[in-house]
Amino acid sequence: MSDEPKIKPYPGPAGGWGSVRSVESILAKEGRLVSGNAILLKQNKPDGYACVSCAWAKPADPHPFEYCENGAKATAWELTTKRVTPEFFGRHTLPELRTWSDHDLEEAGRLTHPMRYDSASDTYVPVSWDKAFQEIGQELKGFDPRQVVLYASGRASLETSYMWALFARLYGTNNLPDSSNMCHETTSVALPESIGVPVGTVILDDFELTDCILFFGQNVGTNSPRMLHPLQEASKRGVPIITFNPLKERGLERFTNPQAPTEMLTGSETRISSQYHQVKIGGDVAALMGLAKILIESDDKARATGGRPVLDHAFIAEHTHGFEEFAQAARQAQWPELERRSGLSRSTLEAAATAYSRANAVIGIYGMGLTQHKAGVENVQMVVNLLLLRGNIGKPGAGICPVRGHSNVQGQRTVGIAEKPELVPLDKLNEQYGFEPPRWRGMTTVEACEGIIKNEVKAFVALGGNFVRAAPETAALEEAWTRLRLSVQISTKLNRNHLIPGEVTYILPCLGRIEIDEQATGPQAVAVEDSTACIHGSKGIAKPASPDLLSEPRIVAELAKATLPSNPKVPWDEWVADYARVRDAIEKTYPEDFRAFNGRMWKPGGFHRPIAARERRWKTKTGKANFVVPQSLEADLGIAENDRDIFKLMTVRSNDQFNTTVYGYYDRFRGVRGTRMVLFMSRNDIARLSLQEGDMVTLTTAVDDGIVRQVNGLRVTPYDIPEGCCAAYYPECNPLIPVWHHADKSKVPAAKSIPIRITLQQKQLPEAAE
Ligand SMILES: Nc1nc2c(c(=O)[nH]1)N[C@H]1C(S)=C(S)[C@@H](COP(=O)(O)OP(=O)(O)OC[C@H]3O[C@@H](n4cnc5c(=O)[nH]c(N)nc54)[C@H](O)[C@@H]3O)O[C@H]1N2
Ligand SMILES: Nc1nc2c(c(=O)[nH]1)N[C@H]1C(S)=C(S)[C@@H](COP(=O)(O)OP(=O)(O)OC[C@H]3O[C@@H](n4cnc5c(=O)[nH]c(N)nc54)[C@H](O)[C@@H]3O)O[C@H]1N2
Ligand SMILES: [Mo]
Repeated sequence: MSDEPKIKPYPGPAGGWGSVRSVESILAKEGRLVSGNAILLKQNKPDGYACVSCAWAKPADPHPFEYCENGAKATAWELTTKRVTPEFFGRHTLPELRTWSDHDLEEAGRLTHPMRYDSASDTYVPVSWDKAFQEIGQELKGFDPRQVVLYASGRASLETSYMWALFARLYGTNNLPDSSNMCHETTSVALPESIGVPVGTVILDDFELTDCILFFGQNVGTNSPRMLHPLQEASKRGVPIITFNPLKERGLERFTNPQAPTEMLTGSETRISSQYHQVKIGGDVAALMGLAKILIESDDKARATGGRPVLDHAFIAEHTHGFEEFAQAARQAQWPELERRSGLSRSTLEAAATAYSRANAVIGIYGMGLTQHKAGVENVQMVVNLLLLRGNIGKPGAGICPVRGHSNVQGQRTVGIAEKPELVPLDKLNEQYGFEPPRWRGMTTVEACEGIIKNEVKAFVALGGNFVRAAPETAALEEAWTRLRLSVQISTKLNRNHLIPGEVTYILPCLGRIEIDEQATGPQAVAVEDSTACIHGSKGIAKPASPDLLSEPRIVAELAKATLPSNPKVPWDEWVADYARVRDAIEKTYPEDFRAFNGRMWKPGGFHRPIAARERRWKTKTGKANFVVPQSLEADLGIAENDRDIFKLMTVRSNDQFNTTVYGYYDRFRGVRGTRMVLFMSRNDIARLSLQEGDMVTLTTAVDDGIVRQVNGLRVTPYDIPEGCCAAYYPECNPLIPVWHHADKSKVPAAKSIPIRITLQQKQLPEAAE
């Protein structure tokens, strides 16, 4: 990092020239200025490749450039001309590499050879693929399958994921946590109870038909920028967009479409949110209950006076269960408590309720701001409750829209990567492959961390990701990792997890999705599922980073063959030779979802798999959509409640990162350049703690379990954020999250509400004061 930190507000919109400059600079940095652009033209096109960044829907009639600033960065990052070769590890031992930043590790380039950790030289040495598979297979045969974790990080294709999950079950384990367990597992627990499906009900077409959008805890301008196009169109049609977010996120304020020449030349901006409510961290349950209270009580009044009903009573009667109990809870909720917990006044909530009640079709959108809390499940269910009040599920232009993270994270669950056996058609697998799959419940991410820390997990095999860095309880996890007998990382780039070896440790480098994947029957394509349950084909078009890379399906097949007794019903080699045969197998296991898979995967816009709730078929225990009464009006009960010196810390992403991948040090929209070590605080809190802008502080987790968790060196940065709340970047602050601090019902780490104390480490340096 060369830049001196510079922190000042960014005046521009999301998109605009700032995004063009940002794309140009990363293409230049990764050596892709010329050829990269030609490749970008194929991004998210019906005949091209699916972007490796976020999971947002890909339209049937794409723009000439169907990519965004951050999609372009992800592409340049994967196709970089830099390489991490065996010689690299000859020059850099692990103790040295451990002093490198996340940015510098990945920036070193693409991994080129399979590598094995050598404890004598304390670095990696090259190894042949054959030897690697043999040794890993031999090791795996020696464990009790319950002691082995097979992690997946949401990017691998449907084909790879299906093979991965099948490998795990043939081996005898359901320990299949994936990144979803740190992310939208909350959704997958909340929605089935409420509406009988684990995924969203909205598709892109609904954005054209909606007349109101509610937007909770998602940073669209950074994390799913292509969604700004449908939002911009909706805003231009006059659709109210009502946002609830503790931070003023630029992408939710205003946008200039970098692909619209007139907008760029005239500098015209579109306002995105029509109302912006800076709810307190964890205050959404209260805010939503306030909205519900207003609607229910005005409906009570209308009915008593013969006025027009506010609620959709026909829908409630025919399609829902539990309305009376919920309505009672809303009527009983008291305004002082609702206002205190949400940090919003009754009158602001009335403005939101009015817009909501005037609309015929409403979409509720949300992200990590709702899922990563202790009561994350209740957060999501409250959004559904609000939608149900006016029949806003299962009609055109309406529905629930969780914004997924990794580009195939939703698809991985669809094809069997799940620790919960009830989510997988095990009988079908038994019939198809002639084996008895394990029926016990496998480990979530949190349980895997606990198992590793307690030394109960002996082996960890990762299909992508950077687990030690993404997971909570960094210090204990890193320390315990060294006691693993086997650690295997299937990866494209070097990251922190590689630097913490177990006894037997491998890096298996793989092709990325943008690269040409040549197998016995020719170049292969794969498929992914987006956030709206649409399935798309994707064909690699770039030359592989190294001739020694193998594809993910091939690596999974070879691991399986080296580990498992042969089973003529599982044709690993045929599958690798022709991925269309894997898709046939997927279709056989999931005939409803994947009907005519090979034929339909190139349909522009993808093919939509059936989502029962979208058709108002409710696959819940009651057979109806359920109103669920939250247990409390606070998503993080017990945190920072009576002690003003305890703050709620949310850990968020900058505009210059993809999860633990740090592209650079410029969070443009928040005006932070040259550093990631900042703590965003309200000016009043800074003054109350007698701190000053630029002071360096230490954060200490304010829990009492005998473990000291600290992060040093954060720069106090005044920001427009409610009092008592503060924000800093993930993954730098993961050491602060206790492993047991997670959503109660989904076990997603509560990364958006960590109780912390702030202490002065060093007064602001004179030269830093500008
Ligand atoms: N460029 C880029 N794209 C990405 C990613 C990336 O890192 N970089 N990551 C991908 C992944 S895996 C995921 S899961 C998604 C993540 O995308 P997001 O869901 O946008 O995740 P975060 O960046 O963590 O931002 C969470 C937002 O929630 C707000 N928030 C925090 N607490 C609360 C709360 O209590 N209530 C409300 N209402 N809001 C709150 C924060 O202010 C912030 O705006 O993006 C995906 N896309
Ligand atoms: N404090 C805090 N913690 C969080 C979050 C938060 O908001 N706050 N968010 C959570 C969320 S939502 C998520 S999804 C997780 C993310 O957790 P992970 O998915 O585990 O982490 P990533 O940073 O996405 O993984 C990056 C690595 O993936 C590898 N990789 C990239 N592309 C490929 C590929 O095509 N194939 C293979 N095999 N490997 C590849 C590269 O080696 C790269 O270093 O983090 C979670 N952790
Ligand atoms: Mo995620």
